[in-house]
Amino acid sequence: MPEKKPYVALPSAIDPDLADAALRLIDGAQRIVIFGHMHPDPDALGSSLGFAHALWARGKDVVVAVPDGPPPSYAQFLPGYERVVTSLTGPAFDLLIALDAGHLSRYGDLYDRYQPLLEQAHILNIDHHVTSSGCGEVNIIDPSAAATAELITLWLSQVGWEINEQSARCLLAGIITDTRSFEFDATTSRTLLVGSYLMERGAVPIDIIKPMYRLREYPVARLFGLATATLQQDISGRMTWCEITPAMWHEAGLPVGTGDDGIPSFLIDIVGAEIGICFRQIDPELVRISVRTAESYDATAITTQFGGGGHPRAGGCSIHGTLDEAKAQILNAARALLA
Ligand SMILES: [Mn+2]
Repeated sequence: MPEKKPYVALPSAIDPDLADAALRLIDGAQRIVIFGHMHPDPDALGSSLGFAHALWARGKDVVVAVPDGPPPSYAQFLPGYERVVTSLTGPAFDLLIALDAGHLSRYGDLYDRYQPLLEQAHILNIDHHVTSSGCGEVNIIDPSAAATAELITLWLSQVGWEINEQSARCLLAGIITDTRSFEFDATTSRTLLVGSYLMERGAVPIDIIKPMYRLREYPVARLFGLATATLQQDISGRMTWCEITPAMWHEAGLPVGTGDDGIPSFLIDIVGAEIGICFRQIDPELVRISVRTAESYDATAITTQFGGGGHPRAGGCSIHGTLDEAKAQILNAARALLA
């Protein structure tokens, strides 16, 4: 239930000229398409749908499009999910709002494929990625925002638009998932303020957090048990690892290579662990490796040695070889990094 009293007023955090320029583009458009980036996460989708609900409420003709279909489980916490499309039809659009990525190539082939419908469209880009250069005539880019949904909430508040409950639920989903429930460093006091503002408009954190992070299918829980039963550690617990074999996937009742999300991050949450490694044997000659590290070590220092990549805290790579060979090579690289 929305709280009766509003406690929160949001600051005017967006450059007023940019906020006005964005408003002019929207006021001047009747048919609008909103793009979320490829492999859409709940911020790409929640930003897009959150913005769309606000525009629908103002009578705009708005289509939300992503290049590839999002996981159906997101429908549980994103009202309007069933209205998201992966292809476009006429009439032509007069505004494209590109969300949560700063390059048109990040929206897959949507822009090229539907060029005849988009050639007259102005482009408004809103994003929070530090690598964004902006792909619009108007670009609202703020890397200090934890999520694109945070920026959209700030903009809606700044231009004086109402945020209805459906919009608030979508926008809070974007913020909660890009911060993993306000846990990541990107979370600021402003992020929490925006979260409060959305709660006052009917968004409920547990309705997003439980389906996104806590609920799991029984076979996934079984696989977790089988994998963590292989847990080992070395160097006084500074490195810890586990393995998943095709037999374990079969025993759990899952297709090989699926349902193991969360196991690598479980490893780095063991007290004393500085490097956590999950070995997934996909077939007798292919092992996929996920590496998680505590703050003083860079996961890509290991994964790039084997042709992989990732981020400082989370990386991955593949090794063509047996499970024993993969373990020997990766654990040696980890020991060298810790030495
Ligand atoms: Mn995002």
